[in-house]
Amino acid sequence: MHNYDPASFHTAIEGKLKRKHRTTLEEATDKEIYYSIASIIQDLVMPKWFETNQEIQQNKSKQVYYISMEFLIGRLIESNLQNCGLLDICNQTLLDLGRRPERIYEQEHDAALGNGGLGRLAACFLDSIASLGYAGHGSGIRYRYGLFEQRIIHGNQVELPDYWLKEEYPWETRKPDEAVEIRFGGTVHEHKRRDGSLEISYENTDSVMAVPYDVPVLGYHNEVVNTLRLWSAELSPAENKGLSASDQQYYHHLDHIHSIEQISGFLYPDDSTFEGKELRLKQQYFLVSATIKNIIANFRRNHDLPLSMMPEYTVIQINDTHPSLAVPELMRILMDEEGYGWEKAWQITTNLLAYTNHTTLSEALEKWPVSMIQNLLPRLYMIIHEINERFCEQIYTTHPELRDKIHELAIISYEQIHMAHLAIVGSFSVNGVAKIHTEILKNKEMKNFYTLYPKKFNNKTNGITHRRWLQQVNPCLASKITDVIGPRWVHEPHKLMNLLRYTNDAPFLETMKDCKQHSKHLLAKYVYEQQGVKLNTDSIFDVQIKRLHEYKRQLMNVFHIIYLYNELKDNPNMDITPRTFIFAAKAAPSYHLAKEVIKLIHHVASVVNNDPDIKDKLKVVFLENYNVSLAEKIIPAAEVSEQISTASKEASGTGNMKMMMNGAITCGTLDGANIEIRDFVGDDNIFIFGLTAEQVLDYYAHGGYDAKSIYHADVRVKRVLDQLNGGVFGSQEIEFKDLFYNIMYHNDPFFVLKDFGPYVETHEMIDRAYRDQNHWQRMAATNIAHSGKFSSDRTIMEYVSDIWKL
Ligand code: 26W
Repeated sequence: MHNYDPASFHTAIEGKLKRKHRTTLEEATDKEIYYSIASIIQDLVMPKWFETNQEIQQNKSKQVYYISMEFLIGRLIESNLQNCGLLDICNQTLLDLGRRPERIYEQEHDAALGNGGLGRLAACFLDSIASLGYAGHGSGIRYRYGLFEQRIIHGNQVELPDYWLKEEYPWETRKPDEAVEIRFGGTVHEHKRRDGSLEISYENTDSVMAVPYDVPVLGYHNEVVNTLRLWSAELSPAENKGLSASDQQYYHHLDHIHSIEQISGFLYPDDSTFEGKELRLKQQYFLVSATIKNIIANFRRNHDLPLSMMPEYTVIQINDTHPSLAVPELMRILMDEEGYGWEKAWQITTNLLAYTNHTTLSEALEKWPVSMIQNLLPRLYMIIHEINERFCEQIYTTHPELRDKIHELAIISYEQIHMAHLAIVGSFSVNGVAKIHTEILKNKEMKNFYTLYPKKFNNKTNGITHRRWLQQVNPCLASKITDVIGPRWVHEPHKLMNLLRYTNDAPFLETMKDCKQHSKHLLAKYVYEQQGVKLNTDSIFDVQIKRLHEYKRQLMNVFHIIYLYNELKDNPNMDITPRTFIFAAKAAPSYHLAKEVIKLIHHVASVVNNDPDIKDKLKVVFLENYNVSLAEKIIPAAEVSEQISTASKEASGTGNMKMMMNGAITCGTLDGANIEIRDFVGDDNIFIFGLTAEQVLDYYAHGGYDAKSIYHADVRVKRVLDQLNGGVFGSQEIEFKDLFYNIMYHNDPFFVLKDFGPYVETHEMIDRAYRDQNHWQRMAATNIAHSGKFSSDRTIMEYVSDIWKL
């Protein structure tokens, strides 16, 4: 994509600094250098971006649109440099200039337009789609505030706004000419035309402009540049009344402008429970309507064909149910604006849409009150109502065996609209994100739908981009891998399997260990700079990094730490492999119990880290403000990857794949993709423990679990819980009573006590296994070798061949 060498790259930076920042290489700030490099990349990207679009137009390639309320892309500078083949040259140039590359790159503010797994998956997918050379685009919202910034004050999480657009975002291009109008509210009028068709008109609607900002998505070394289009809500010119401050209506008008800008104002920070907030519904409709209008406009630009041909050239993947208003919105446009009858419109719609489910947690499933949709989207409500009527009638006539289940299947029931049902009925494909998750959908959560539409359901096990999560974040390991198996694995990640030939190669295992030590030192340095805590880099780095949720059971990890602490206090000379427990996690601002766990981790850390009896044997650190960039620092240094969700709850997990790819050994339950990791690496290269999903679901269905009896029977458990309840960790006795009560009097809904014993024993095995470093490195190499199957390239190839047919 470029023909720079270090000398000409140096000159290019110099030129940018002079022209754009009126400064010199010597005097420029890190930020000015960052902007200069970004600008050089943009200059290279623009023509390729144009050419990619031209090619799609000329070849009439089928395109996929990935609609998602979240794209957790993090920083782009390094991956963009890497993908256009400039990373080494840039690093070298910066070093020659006496600048530290990482200092330059960290000038970029993370684009945190996502909560966690679902948003990061969308980002990995875009990378793989472009790198594999497919025509695929993301469509999302340009939130002015991304996921909150987390600060910890006296052990408590405090949320600060993430105003990531404070400074110019160099990767985006505003496209005002492609703005579209979105309408909310008002009243709908239906007029019958002479030919019997309906004419729909609206009165008193509020209108908003959706203005696109395009971010380029670079393929790896292939000159492909796809688009992530992020929509921003702005005042529609029709509504810009140009009032002056003396007008009576002035403040009312300012209010109105404010309410419009709110639509793309912030990302909702809750991925644990569904809350029927009207603003969130507005965001969803805003995204969906803008995207669909855009897709239709693109189709018209590229083809001289009727819209009924769209499914041959276009497919729309909806990321969870958040964009499922795409079903009625497509119907609306096809019928009201394009004149198709119901049957034809339905055929087009259901051949365009495919839906991915990312959770079975019932509290997270979206259900909107009928009244809210009626008020905000009156025409869409009419259509949803009709879809529901026809759907229920169809079950009644074609599936008599499901007649008594209609109320469970209905899209509208008890004055609520079930978005998952709408998404399933309106799509041609429904997929889960790991084998077990898809099985649970088919046999339990969506069982009746599976009976109705067995062919729609399919599995697509998640993946991660190995370019970012191995090559970029762990250059040391990546280069050692290339030294032994050659560079082909970067294009064909399954080739990492060739590492299996080196699992007994002592020199290779030794270099792997050196890389891990190097990463551990870098992380230790960061921790020291951040919080003045010195880590023992000879200890096991045991990592749990993910959103804070009860089902992910960070609490069980803490209980284990307290248990180890007790053991060491009783017997300070106990023979134990030193451990560093590393946490990072954000809790939804309204999730009380999750915030209590964050506080508990801090209190336990302060007791353990400051107890002279413990010496270097145990350390607990919580790194604040978990985001993509922090994950990139921690993951290369991880040795044990904690994936300990209550079985059946974690749809897939993707952090498990990232750590495995960096040579960490998974300590996990039989949940989500852990099961497939185990199937690949074998029982000897993973630490599995705990209840199975079947057992958990059986307890939920039939009872039979009693947390209190474990409390009374297991002295280790009783001691930990009594300490929790007795003020040992905390400034006052009642500090953690809610956590204590939840276990004791709500019968431990996530089976922390039940799995505690097996978890302790598994950690004893880990302790022993780590002592045989040769054996440990062999396990690590085996994990890396199998991790290629969890590249999102593999996932995307499956979407392409089974669903998208690009
Ligand atoms: C409406 C509130 C809300 C918002 C987001 C509820 C639920 C969500 C997401 C579906 C939660 C999520 O991120 N799910 C995660 O998706 C990952 C990618 O498929 C999986 O790896 C994780 O297991 C799953 O928890």
